[in-house]
Amino acid sequence: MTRVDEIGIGGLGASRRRVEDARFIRGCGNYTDDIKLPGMLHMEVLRSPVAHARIKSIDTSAAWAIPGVRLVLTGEMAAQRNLAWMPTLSYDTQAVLATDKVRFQGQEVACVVADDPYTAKDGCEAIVVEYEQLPAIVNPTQALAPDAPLIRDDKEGQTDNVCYRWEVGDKAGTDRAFARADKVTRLKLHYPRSHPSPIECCGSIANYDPATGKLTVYMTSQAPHIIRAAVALVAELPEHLIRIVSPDIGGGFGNKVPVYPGYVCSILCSILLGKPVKWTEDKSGNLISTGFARDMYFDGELALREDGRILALRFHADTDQGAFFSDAQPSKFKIGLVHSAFACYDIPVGHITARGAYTNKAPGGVAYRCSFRVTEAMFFQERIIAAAAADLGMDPAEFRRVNLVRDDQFPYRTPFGFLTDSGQYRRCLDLGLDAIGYEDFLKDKEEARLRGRRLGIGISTMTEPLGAGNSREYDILGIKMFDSAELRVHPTGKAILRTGAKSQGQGHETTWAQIVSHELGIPAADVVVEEGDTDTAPFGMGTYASRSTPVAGAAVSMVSRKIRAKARKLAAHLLEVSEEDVEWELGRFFVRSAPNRGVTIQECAMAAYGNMPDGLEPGLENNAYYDPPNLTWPFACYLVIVEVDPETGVWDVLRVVAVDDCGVRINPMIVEGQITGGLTEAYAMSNMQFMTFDAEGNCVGSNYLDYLLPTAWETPGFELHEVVTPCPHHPIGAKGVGECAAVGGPAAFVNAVLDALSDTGVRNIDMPLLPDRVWEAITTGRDVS
Ligand code: PCD
Repeated sequence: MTRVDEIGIGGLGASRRRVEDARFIRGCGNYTDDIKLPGMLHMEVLRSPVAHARIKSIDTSAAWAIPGVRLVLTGEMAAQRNLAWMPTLSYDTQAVLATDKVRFQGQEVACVVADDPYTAKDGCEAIVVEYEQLPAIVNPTQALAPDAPLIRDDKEGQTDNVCYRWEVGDKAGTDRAFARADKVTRLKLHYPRSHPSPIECCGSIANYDPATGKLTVYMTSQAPHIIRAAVALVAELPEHLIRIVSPDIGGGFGNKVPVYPGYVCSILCSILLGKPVKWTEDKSGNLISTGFARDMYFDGELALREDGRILALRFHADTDQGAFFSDAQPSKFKIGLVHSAFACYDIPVGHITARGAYTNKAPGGVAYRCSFRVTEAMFFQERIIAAAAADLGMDPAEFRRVNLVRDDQFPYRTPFGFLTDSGQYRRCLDLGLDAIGYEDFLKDKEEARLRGRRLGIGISTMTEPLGAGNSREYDILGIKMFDSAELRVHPTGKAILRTGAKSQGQGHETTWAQIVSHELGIPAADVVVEEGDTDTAPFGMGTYASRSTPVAGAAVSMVSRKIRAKARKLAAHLLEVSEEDVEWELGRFFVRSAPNRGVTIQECAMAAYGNMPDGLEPGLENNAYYDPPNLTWPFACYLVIVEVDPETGVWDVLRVVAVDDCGVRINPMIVEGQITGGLTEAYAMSNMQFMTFDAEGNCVGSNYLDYLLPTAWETPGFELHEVVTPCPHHPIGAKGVGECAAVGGPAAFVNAVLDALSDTGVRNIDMPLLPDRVWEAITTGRDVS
């Protein structure tokens, strides 16, 4: 009997080629905008040109007069259906179409439906809106000033611009520890606004069928089941008559988690017209109005002992949430998982306060490639860790080694209540230092300095909380953050697997089949994976926060094991022995006392339909809902070497070394792709992506000439290494990984540039580290914010 070769059938650990790429690289993907329904009309959105204004009047008559225009929808008309406002995923409300005021530049004011998209656009241009401009508030300092004008006067009881306050930790204990400190390091910094900018913009096609009462919406959603629940609640439609389909998605990166007004308008227009209505957002609409991330101001301190131990930490974070608090958030954690900061360090006590501010900017705070605001948290962590090492005159690698949680400390409870459960932090750090040749580099750096060259090295180490999350703590709008999988094995042993997650490019069609292979020995090529259709997929919370592998991936294992349990009964029947005498090896059951007598999983599948024992239900299918016991805690160490040109402030990346421990890797090639993508985004954030707002609230840099997306041309090469510490509670030992490099990466680049400037007294340059900022820091010797 030849054993099934797991790698050969594309099981766990196989760098199997991505099956979805066969259609993606041929241009045969099926994206929302590719879908054309009979009789379909097109919708375009009119956006506000100003950031803050009272709407005095809206005249739509000229738009209605354009031939081909079918509907001009205003906030007033939406209000008649009780749809001018909608609840957000964070228990706030957001205007669908503005009625009273506009509160950010780019806000949706009206929309036009026409026979084709061009006529719809003409219709928008023909609408005349009279605005009475109001002063704009463009940062938390202005927003929280005592005399600041009230932005959300639509909200009853809202008397200031505070969106939320949040606090965690032990204030008194932290104060005591600070009083005992030999040294205190303080750092203030701003993580600027950034935008996920997926290649595909948002869009939807709503198709309300008046005959059946069924509403089908094809749309770019990372979480179709949440959308179905939200539509049922907001539009008061029966949930079983709503079908949300997320077809192929051209990148999500958090941009496609929120519910945007465009989606809601297309639904309302389709209901009003009884026809399919397509909305495809254009690039600038996507860039100025959707999915902004970060925009967080940190001010914090570390209490240090002379020997390098960190005694305590505290920080305050002010976030610029924009006009509406609309990003998805586990409801318990208003500012996401910011309190996972410093989780990889053994720090006994800490205290965090946070405040969200409403401003006249597009809604922000989206978890762009991060598990609910941990990118900001880890950036601050790794920047102040570098500053503290410098203050102590200690080598930054050694400072980390002294403070990282030791392997024998797991499970480790952080001062903010998280339980990290596994890792080999020092081993990752040492592997990284070795790979980059740390000791030699330090010598090279000194020598180079003598010849006028400025080299610098930056380190960033972090553990990220991935896989939200267990039902005790994690819910969105009250729905717990479990996930699910359904597996049907057909008579010939081929199978279809569906999950509640939704790939946007990550490769789920490839990797989920590998988990089935690992559990059942069915070749991965024999398993088709389908996600994103709420009429067929089991209920799940979708894909973001690198939660799919930890949660839906675990459900795939669990459902496969249920199938295996039933197949064992079938095997016993076929082998004419009792179930207890049946042993399993990959792909095959055999008689314990006679290993040559066996049946394959495929033979069991056939028996499930044609030869089942008396009393056993026919068929071979099942589902599993998985409530994860804990988050998964991958660890990463990123090292960057740069050279800064002191004459121009231009910096070049000479080397990037990454050591990632995401537990067991399902598909090593895909994992490397994820890390490469994350580092590319980290590089872009640190170095070139600049988006800001002027005093009137105009979004400066709202185009791809100013807001640069990294290309293969300027992106440096990455040297990737791995350590594998299996997750103790995940059925196959895997941890999430999709976001890690984007989360931990930026600090490594910034730390490297600041290391090259270490003799200038400059402690901080806010991102992006554009050449003029670096040059200013060098020439003035002062921080640049
Ligand atoms: N894996 C493996 N192994 C391990 C882990 C993992 O293999 N250990 C793989 C999986 O299976 C898949 C991937 O890898 O396939 C990933 O995973 P994860 O980590 O679990 O994650 P997910 O959930 O799936 O996803 C999500 C993420 C996110 S979150 C983001 S941003 C981004 C990333 O993902 N996005 C994206 N990546 C990506 N990619 C692509 N291509 N695209 C996209 O869009 Mo957020 O929160 O949403 O912001």
